[in-house]
Amino acid sequence: MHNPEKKSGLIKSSEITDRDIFRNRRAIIKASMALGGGAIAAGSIAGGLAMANTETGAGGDNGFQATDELTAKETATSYNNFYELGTDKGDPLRYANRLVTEPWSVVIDGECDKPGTYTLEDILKPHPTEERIYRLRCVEAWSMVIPWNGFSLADLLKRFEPRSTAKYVAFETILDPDRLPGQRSRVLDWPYREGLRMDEAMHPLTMIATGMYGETIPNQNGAPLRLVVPWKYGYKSIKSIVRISFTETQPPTSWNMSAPHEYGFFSNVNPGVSHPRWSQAKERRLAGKTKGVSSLFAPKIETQLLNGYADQVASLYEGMDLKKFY
Ligand SMILES: Nc1nc2c(c(=O)[nH]1)N[C@H]1C(S)=C(S)[C@@H](COP(=O)(O)O)O[C@H]1N2
Ligand SMILES: [Mo]
Repeated sequence: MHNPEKKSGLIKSSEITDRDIFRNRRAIIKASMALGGGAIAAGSIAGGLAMANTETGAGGDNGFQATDELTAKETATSYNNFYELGTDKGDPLRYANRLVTEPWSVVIDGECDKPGTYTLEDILKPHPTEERIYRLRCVEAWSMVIPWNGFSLADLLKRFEPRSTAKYVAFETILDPDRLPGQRSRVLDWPYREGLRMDEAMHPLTMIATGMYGETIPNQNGAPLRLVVPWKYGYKSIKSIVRISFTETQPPTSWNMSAPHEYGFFSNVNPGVSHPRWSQAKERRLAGKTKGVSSLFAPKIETQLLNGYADQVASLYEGMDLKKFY
C-alpha cells in the first residue's frame, strides 16, 4: 500500500447535513449532562434522547454509535481504496460504473450445513438494517467516521449453520478483469481476499454494510454488500463480496500475501506498532468540514488502540503480546 506521506488526493467540498446538526446537538447534550445538565432546556434534552433511542435501540454508545464528527458524505464517497477500480484515491468513483452489481449472487461454502449459491435477495431479505457510526482507520494513516447501514455479520453467518470445524471465515471480492480496470494490473493477486477468525466474525460489531449515509451503498464503497470491521485496519473491510467460505485453517488474505512483513492476518489497529515504512501512532482525520484539501492537511489525531473499540473487543485477544499486536 502507498506510503501516506507521499500520496495525496483531493477532497471534494462538503455540506452540512441534518445528521451533522443532530450529532452536534447530541454532543452538546452529552456535554451539558456531564456538567449537570443546567445549560440546555429540558425539552431539547428529551428530544435528543428520544432521537438517540430510535437510532441505537438503547440510547448508549457501546461502540455502535461513535460520537466523533462525521466525515462528509462527499469525502467518504470520493476518496477511496478499491484497487479493482484503480489505485488512485479518485479512481473508484471515476470508474464506479464498471462494477456491475445486478444480478449478484454470493457463494457460501466450506464447513457449514447450508452451502449454496444465494442471490443477493436471498442474502439480504431476512435482515432489517440499522445505522451504525464507526471510525474507519486505513493502514495508510488516514481515517473517517462513517454512518453505515447494515446488520451484524453473525446474523448472516448463523443461517448457513457453520460446523464446529469452522474456525475462520474467508471472503472474496468479484473477479471481473474485463470490466474492472484495476484487475488488469498485477498490483494484487486477484480476487481480493480477506478473512476473520470465527470469534471476530461473530462479534456483534462486525457488520455487513449495504448502505451508508442512509442511502444504498455506492459502487466505489463496495456495493452491493461489504464487510466492516471497525477495530481493524481498513483493508480487512472487503468490498463487493461474492464468496464466503467457512474454513478450518487461517485463510490467505490479499495484503498479507502481497507483503507479509507489512500486513498481518489480524491487522488490529495498534498505535504502538509501526508499519515498517511509517508510524501508526497518529492518523489524519478526514472530518466533516474538510474542504478542498488533501488528506495530508487534515488534522492529525492520536490513533487509539483497537481504533477505540478496546472495551468491546480486547477480550478477543487476551494473551496476545501488545508489542507484536498488529
Ligand atoms: N475488494 C476490495 N476491498 C477493499 C479494498 C480494495 O482495494 N478492494 N480496499 C480496502 C482498504 S485499504 C480500505 S481503507 C477500505 C476503504 O473503504 P472506503 O473506500 O469505503 O472508505 O476498503 C477496503 N476494502
Ligand atoms: Mo486502507
